[in-house]
Amino acid sequence: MERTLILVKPDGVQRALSGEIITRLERRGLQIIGAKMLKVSNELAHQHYGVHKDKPFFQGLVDFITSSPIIALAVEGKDAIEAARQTMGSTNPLEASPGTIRGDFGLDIGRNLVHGSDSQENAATELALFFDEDELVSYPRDGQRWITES
Ligand code: IDP
Ligand code: MG
Repeated sequence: MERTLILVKPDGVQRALSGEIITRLERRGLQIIGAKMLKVSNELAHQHYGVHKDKPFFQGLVDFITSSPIIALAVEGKDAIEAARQTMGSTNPLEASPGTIRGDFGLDIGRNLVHGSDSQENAATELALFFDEDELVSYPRDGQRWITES
């Protein structure tokens, strides 16, 4: 089992797509083990997007993620990192396949609705930024054996 951090970004919350986004992740077979709504501080934005600090779009990214509340989700499942990113679609919604979250609901790379960690290392770091360990609730689901073989 893998864990990953998913954020419903400000555009997803403002456009009332939070439920849709969560539903798609759950239907994929992924399990939510932590959830909170928060307004991202400037400091948290800099920590979360630190890898992009030298990119030309960095300030816009920080301004956007701090502009309105988000929903942070800790998500667990088999190959959760890759599965969530497939369900999200490519970074640029114009290149994202129809059937993905970004491909179905987005038009602009700066308004792509959702964040998902891109590696096990980044998932661990990002989960720790948004959740304390005791805020993550691991629990068995009766239907899990109908989703994964092991
Ligand atoms: P990801 O969200 O698919 O992992 P990253 O390359 O990690 O994509 O970029 C982080 C976020 O920065 C993207 O989700 C997108 O909102 C924004 N971003 C990435 N590239 C650009 C760009 O060229 N212009 C504007 N915003 C960008
Ligand atoms: Mg990324």
